[in-house]
Amino acid sequence: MTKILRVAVIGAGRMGADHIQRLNTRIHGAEVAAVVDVDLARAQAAIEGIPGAVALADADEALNSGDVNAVLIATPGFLHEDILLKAIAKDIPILCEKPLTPDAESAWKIVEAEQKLGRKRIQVGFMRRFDAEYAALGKIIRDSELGELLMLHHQHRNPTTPAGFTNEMLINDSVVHEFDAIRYFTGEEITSVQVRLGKATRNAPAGQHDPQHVLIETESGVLADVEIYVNAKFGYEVATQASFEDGIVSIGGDKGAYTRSNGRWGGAVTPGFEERFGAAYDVEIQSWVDAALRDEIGGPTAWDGYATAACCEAGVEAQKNGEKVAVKLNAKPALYS
Ligand code: ISE
Repeated sequence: MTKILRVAVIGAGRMGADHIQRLNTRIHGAEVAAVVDVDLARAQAAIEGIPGAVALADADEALNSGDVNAVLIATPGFLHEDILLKAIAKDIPILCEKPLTPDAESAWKIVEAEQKLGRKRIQVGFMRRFDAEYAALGKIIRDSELGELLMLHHQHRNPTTPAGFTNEMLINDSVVHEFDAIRYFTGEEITSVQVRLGKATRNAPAGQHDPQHVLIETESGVLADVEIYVNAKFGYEVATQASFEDGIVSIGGDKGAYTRSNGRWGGAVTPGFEERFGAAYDVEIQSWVDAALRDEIGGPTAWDGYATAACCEAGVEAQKNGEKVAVKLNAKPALYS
């Protein structure tokens, strides 16, 4: 059994760099062995001060290195498939940032490759499941504390979007989290997605319609809606209100010190997802490492990655036609039940 994970982090951008710091300073049982980025200077900057870590420009070199026994994939989603297939072939623990892959067909290939391997090696980076408030709401639902869950109302607001953030990415990159959260909360698959495009902000870049209203249905008829608003300017907010037979539960929103001074009251707006979900990322990565050391996975599976990819595909079609689009899923393989 592996005693310590020697991790190759592929992609040293915003999320990759964050995970490198996390692995280096806060996570037990794992070390950064290699950082790979097409921009070698960026990889070099990311390993600064990390003893025993090497910077590389080629993922194959990292995967073939005798010093690497696990991989964390933090490149843009369209690059995941190739690295995932190679890492599965190596039979090593994999943490793959969301999305697993950008579409259902390529995600299914990954599910098939893992099935062929015969054991779960991939954990998908849906970190909201590791947020304390998400977990608390999940428990209320599972324990039927307030009767049946009837509806979920999600607000997903980002201050701004990075260059190249397309209209489809509102679904594929952002609402993908709600698709996963709704599946996690309800324990059900999503059956349909509809997208309504109403009045748009002048602050969105050309090509993006922002905000959008996404309507989602699950197998038992739970209705969920998402306000996805990615140029909301004021700050970062990911919040949910759940309506039950016997009560209402709200999670998310700003936290921190509530101050009254000089005739005013208030606190600070959360600036971004690193601040909102920093603790959840730590728990997520520690859960991955602990499980990997037992040859298991400690979070969402490749099936979750595939199912959300299918939801995204329906969502992008729904953005275009305004209709309620059915989510098409292959039968769930025994490996994931
Ligand atoms: C980003 O990639 C994330 O994963 C954030 O959690 C999400 O809020 C944001 O919309 C995405 O672009």
